[in-house]
Amino acid sequence: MAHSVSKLVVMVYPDTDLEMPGTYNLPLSVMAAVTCLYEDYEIVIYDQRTDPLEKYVEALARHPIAVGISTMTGSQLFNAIKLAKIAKDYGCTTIWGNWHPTLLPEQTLKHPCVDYVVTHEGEETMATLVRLLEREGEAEQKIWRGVITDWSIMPKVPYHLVDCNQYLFNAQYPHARVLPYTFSRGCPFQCAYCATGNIFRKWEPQGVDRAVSNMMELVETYNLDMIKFTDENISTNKKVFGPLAEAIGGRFGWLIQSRMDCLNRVDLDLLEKGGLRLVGAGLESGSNRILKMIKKKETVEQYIDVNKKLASTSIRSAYNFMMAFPGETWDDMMQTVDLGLRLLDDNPNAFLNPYYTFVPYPGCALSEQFEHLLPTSLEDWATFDRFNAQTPFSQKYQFEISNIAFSSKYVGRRFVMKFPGNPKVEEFTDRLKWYWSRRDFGSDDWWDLRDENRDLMGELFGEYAFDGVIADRQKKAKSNHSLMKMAETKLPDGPQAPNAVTAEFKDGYVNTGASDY
Ligand code: B12
Ligand code: SF4
Repeated sequence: MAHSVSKLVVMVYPDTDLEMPGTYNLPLSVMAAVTCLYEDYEIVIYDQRTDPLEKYVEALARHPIAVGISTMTGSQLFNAIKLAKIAKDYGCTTIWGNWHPTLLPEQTLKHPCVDYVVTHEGEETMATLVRLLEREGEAEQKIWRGVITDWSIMPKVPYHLVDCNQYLFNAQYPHARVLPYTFSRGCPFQCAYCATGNIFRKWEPQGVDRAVSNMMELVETYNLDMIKFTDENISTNKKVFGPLAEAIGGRFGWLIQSRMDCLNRVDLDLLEKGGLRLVGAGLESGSNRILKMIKKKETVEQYIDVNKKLASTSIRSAYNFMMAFPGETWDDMMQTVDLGLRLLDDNPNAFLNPYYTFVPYPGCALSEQFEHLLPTSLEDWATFDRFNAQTPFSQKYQFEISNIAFSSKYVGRRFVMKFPGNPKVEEFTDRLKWYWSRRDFGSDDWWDLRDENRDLMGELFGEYAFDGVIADRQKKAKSNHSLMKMAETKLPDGPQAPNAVTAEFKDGYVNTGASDY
């Protein structure tokens, strides 16, 4: 490999195909990955969602030392492969990082467009590898385990490398100026559907004072109203979380993701005074049987209790649920429907994110039993997401699940909140709620309700909106991995879905997921 003559590193954030124009999240992954490089090297960040392709090819033509490609599992991989091919056409060296390469480094490396993989946290290791490539042209070691020696002395994430004004949008607060910040990484819990607890078992926070000073700088530079933490469970340690809230002291609003039980260990009034505006929490199921099976270590009763406490504050909560876990029965799923309704009734500040379907992403305990059925190439992983995975339970109740998924966006108050005072949205929401309260998701009425949804979504979001993203993805991805076979798999805990094995495979596409708007 030829030595590069430039001091240039190109970082690529491929389109996720999930976000609507105008609602893009900051490409924090690639910005963070060059934290230890940007002072000594020229960095070009190519965000496929917002930048013209010319920016990318012009940078490639300048013989960068390396092209860093960031990707999660699923549709983002499509674009990652496409962009990596272009880089290879220009003779560039590619380094892949982020969650998918972290979870499956060897498999990722097999792809002809992948030269190196950096797993886990990229900051220091990406810098080490780039310096080596600059010196030697290539490195014998192809897979590098990302490590951070001391996060407390890590330089600041280079927010200035992108035009942050393009990424200020937040769906919950559409009129506020919001940017993300990472305070802690990792999680000590081990939920069976989540890879984080396996990959980053240890929870590591930044120092409170340093983090607050960094955030204040962002607030002042970009005139922010709020900070959205990317941390998966920021409340893990109450001895850190309480002081963080106090140190912020209401100087800006903030949005977090948290477990309900951890939140309950901290004084909610203190958090409210500190500026906490919204808690996103993964409740996942309204069935204690399923919660046990997925090793959530929380109960429905706790959820109800903490939700009531939240109702006495001004803090909003957004709850996430999943359907179609392996072994889930219709009754389990209906308990999840009932819990959603109950939480909304108990708390006027609560809303529901769209109900999703379980997808056995790599690295989580629940996927281990399906390992032999999971994709083995990057191309196949690119088709692997909740819009395409046909798991036994979701097959059996395809029609019902997709009805719950789309209507949850209305019933869960998401659209009423986004389009306040819109009479059509209010009327449709009330009507759908009636079906929810009767647990009716399979009657023929739903064909008309689907049409109404399509029309209304078109009105609310324009041409692009209704299933635009999903339909687009469907064209690209012909799901050919045989997840149906999962029905034959014995579950580690709990029975299989009744008749799942014999569930008739309905050909053709039915959207079992829900778009994220
Ligand atoms: C914000 C977010 C999103 C945003 C993405 C925004 C964006 N522009 O990045 C949106 C809403 C689009 C999203 C979508 C999804 N997400 Co998401 N998301 C997150 C979240 C909460 C924060 C990501 C973040 O910004 N972290 C902060 C940055 C700094 O950390 P990082 O991305 O990990 O980057 C570090 C390393 O990975 C590495 N690195 C990253 N890129 C690169 C590149 C190179 C070259 C190198 C060397 C290193 C490197 O270095 C960085 C610094 O250490 C994470 C959870 C988390 N806390 O990380 C989940 C998470 C990444 N998402 C996840 C999932 C499952 C999804 C969805 C599939 C869910 C869904 N809704 O269907 C989709 C996938 C979309 C797709 N397939 O394209 C999983 C990933 C699982 C996986 N196998 O990929 C996570 C880990 C949550 C979880 N525990 O399940 N997500
Ligand atoms: S779901 Fe949340 S609490 Fe459970 S392991 Fe993942 S990050 Fe931790």
